[in-house]
Amino acid sequence: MSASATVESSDPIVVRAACPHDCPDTCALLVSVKDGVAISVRGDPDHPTTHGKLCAKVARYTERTYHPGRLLQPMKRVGPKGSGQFAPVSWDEALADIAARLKSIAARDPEAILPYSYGGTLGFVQGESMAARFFHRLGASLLDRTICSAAGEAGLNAVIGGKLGMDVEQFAHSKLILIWGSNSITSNLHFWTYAQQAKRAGAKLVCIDPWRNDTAEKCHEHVQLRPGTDAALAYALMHELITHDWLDHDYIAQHTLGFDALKARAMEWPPERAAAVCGVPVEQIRQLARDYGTLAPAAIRMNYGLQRVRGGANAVRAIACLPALIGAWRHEAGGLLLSSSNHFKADTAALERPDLLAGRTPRTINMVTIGDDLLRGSSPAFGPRVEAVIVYNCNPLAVAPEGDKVRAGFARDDLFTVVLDHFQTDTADYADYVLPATTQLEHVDVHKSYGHRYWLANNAAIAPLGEAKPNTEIFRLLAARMGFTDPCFAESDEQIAAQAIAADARNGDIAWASLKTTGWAKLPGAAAPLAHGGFATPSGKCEFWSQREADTGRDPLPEVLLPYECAETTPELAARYPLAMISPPARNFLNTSFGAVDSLRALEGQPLLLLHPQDAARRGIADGATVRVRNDRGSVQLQAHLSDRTRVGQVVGLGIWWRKHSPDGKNVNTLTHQQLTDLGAGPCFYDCLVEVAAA
Ligand SMILES: Nc1nc2c(c(=O)[nH]1)N[C@H]1C(S)=C(S)[C@@H](COP(=O)(O)OP(=O)(O)OC[C@H]3O[C@@H](n4cnc5c(=O)[nH]c(N)nc54)[C@H](O)[C@@H]3O)O[C@H]1N2
Ligand SMILES: Nc1nc2c(c(=O)[nH]1)N[C@H]1C(S)=C(S)[C@@H](COP(=O)(O)OP(=O)(O)OC[C@H]3O[C@@H](n4cnc5c(=O)[nH]c(N)nc54)[C@H](O)[C@@H]3O)O[C@H]1N2
Ligand SMILES: [Mo]
Repeated sequence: MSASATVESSDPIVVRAACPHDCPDTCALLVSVKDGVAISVRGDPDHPTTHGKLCAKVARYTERTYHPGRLLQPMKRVGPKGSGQFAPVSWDEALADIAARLKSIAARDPEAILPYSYGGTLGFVQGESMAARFFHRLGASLLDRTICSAAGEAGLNAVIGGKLGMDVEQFAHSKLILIWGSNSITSNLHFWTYAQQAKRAGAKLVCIDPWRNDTAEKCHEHVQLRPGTDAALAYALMHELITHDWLDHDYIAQHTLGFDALKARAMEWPPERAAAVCGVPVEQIRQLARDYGTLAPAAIRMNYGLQRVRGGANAVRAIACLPALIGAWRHEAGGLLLSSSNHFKADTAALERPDLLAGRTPRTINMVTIGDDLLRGSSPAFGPRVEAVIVYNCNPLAVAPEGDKVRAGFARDDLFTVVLDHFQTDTADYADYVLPATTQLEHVDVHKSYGHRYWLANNAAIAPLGEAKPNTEIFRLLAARMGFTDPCFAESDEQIAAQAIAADARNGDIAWASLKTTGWAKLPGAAAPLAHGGFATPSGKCEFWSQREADTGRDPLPEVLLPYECAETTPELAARYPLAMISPPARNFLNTSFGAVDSLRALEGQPLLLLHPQDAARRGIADGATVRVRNDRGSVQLQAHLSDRTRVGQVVGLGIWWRKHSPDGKNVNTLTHQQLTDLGAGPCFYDCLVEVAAA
């Protein structure tokens, strides 16, 4: 096995790589390369959590890399913003002009420049390494990268002290698995393999989700609750655990804080009350509590779907209390997993060099509110008007909430926009310059995972296509043009990859030099690190009751907060827009990253709206009809798909389609709002009321 593909031969060589996409599975890849061309991408059969299997999307990674739509040259806009009219320019011309524009803005106020990036790649090298150094040195505005997991992270922090949890491989041995706010078959396929093993060994699988997704179809039980009501359900489970004494008193006494207060709160939530709030049968809640209290080891695979609502962080808090009550953490196959990120230790200070700020403290802009923030003028509270945005690893036009405002912001003629990407995305259409980036097959990277416990290496399998360059190289060249001479701007991608893995007990003896040949390596550390307590909270205990929350004036216990938009909190709005819309991912897309791949788009067909037959009948909507979905923020045209997989009063708009691939040039994010979650300042994509009519 060769580490890199610099030699040309007629026999394929195999290069070890890692899937870069924003997904908990972070698969180990084997790329076959023949005569400098990548001919296939397979899952590594030896890597335990990949087990030789890839999702339909990444199995087609070569189709994406060699797609005729790949950007292979720098492009300069020649038509109006949004028109998509661009002409090729040389790197020299593009870099010179971009540097000149940034210099003149920075001379007035560098905070008028904003980096905008997220999860196009989760690699440490092509993510926030050279890019962060560049923006820190410049003194640009900082970006709060909240668009996915911020609420869940805040919820976990409050109770267990971080993004820590079960080893995914242990789910194979669980006796009960609650799949909570996760469509595993779509967005965490390799976890599902372990859930299947557990099922074959007699485990019971329960899916807790507002719609009967592919995963719910295959579980024994589906608790089909209303979106944004999970905290009420969790409290009702606690109520039952306590009244039936299905508790681990010893674990509670030794390793938790605030049980009496939690108990008092839980007593306010008998199953009848939660059943009414959640819209599920009371007997189903009772049975779920009985299962959770009596089947051991009991595991919860929570995922981010449930925290995209106003009360998202508190819902995660409430659920995170459950394993300690029954002592599930004692078992390797018990407890909870939302994210495994904090089992790893990355050296972010070395990668991102915040010291280059040299004492400056730029303002921070929350990426969720980019729509409003691009349209804001200067003010003492906000700071300078945003004059330049550099977008990389992200497609805000399609993924950020209240998309029509995001579009209007990027359409500003006085905004200078640079987009680094593989494709001419919705966002790229609004750029002044589009710079061609390399894909994972063409550059070096190193990855951790948020769903398992392996570090992975990504070796470059092929040379960059056309004139494409890695993000790192683009920022290196821009730094040179800006006159930044700090030595860190001369570091190679290999050097950066080596910096990523911190010298830290959490990483054991894992280091880049060996990782790039082995491809992957598992973290040391016990499968059940919380068996004897040792939570990462200030008290070292599982904090049912949080002093930190109390100190900031919030409820020290998990709170039940219903959505911003629902009949209880906004009855007048609900009268006009009676349908709750959720917009979770479609199986053959990865956010918008595979939107360009025709074969995957063909599998998804067209942008759909799942509508319950009763709701459709009331509105005279037939299956397959074109419908207009609207609220005060805008309207979008979708195709109605009548299905009892959604609840009455709830619609599902699977995402995320490129706006330009949609019939009226908009997508579901036209309808979503920019309000923030209770903690963590995350987005509320699944907290959205709409009305639907035949178009
Ligand atoms: N195929 C595919 N895989 C992906 C992605 C993709 O786009 N496509 N995206 C990747 C990314 S970036 C992420 S963050 C993850 C996302 O994957 P998950 O973390 O699993 O989150 P979602 O897919 O947003 O939602 C999962 C489920 O939560 C449900 N849900 C919505 N609201 C609620 C609620 O209030 N309560 C409960 N209990 N459930 C609710 C949704 O209906 C959905 O079935 O997946 C990653 N994997
Ligand atoms: N309505 C609704 N909206 C959502 C969600 C939802 O469930 N519903 N999910 C939300 C979630 S969980 C997330 S994480 C966000 C995701 O939002 P984003 O992080 O923006 O993810 P993508 O849409 O996949 O866009 C990533 C872009 O990066 C590009 N890219 C990939 N690799 C590289 C690289 O190496 N270099 C460069 N320069 N570019 C690269 C890809 O081609 C793609 O255009 O969307 C959020 N938006
Ligand atoms: Mo995400």
